[in-house]
Amino acid sequence: MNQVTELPELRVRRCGLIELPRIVDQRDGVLCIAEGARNIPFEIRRVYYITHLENAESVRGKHAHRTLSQVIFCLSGSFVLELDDGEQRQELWMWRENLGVLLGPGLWHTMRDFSNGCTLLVLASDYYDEADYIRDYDQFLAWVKA
Ligand code: T46
Repeated sequence: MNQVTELPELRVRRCGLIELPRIVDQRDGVLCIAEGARNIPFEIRRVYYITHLENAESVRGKHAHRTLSQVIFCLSGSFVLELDDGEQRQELWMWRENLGVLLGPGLWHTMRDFSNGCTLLVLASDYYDEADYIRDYDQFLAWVKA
């Protein structure tokens, strides 16, 4: 299969693309490098990953953060990342292990259409804090318009 490697164009605000260096070692695999406050635009305080996504009906996310910044990667398989800044919406097909999407504060994001065995990696600028989440969409719209 021919893989399209052009970077997608982002129409949504408060997000970005981060392409990690990718070192191909022939049959010995591929090495990708993320460094806090270097190619990741914040010091990394938390790393989490999501595995065992066996259900094509699964939906994760459906929230925004008030202050947290994150970069999300698809390490294997693929999924659809939906971004919504309160005005514009955009869907990105995530499948490149070295192409992260920066999720800035005030960005509603949803992950779905996971392929079998899909693995997500997230680098976050801060520790887990439920108070930082906006989980209600109407509250999110009111918050971004305030
Ligand atoms: C995000 C997207 C991309 C913790 O206790 N600590 C943690 O660090 C995380 C990430 C989650 N949790 C608990 C909180 C919930 O009871 O795990 C449960 C599931 O979390 P959540 O519903 O937020 O999971 P996702 O996959 O919808 O969202 C996650 C991140 O939480 C979120 O910050 O932006 O991935």
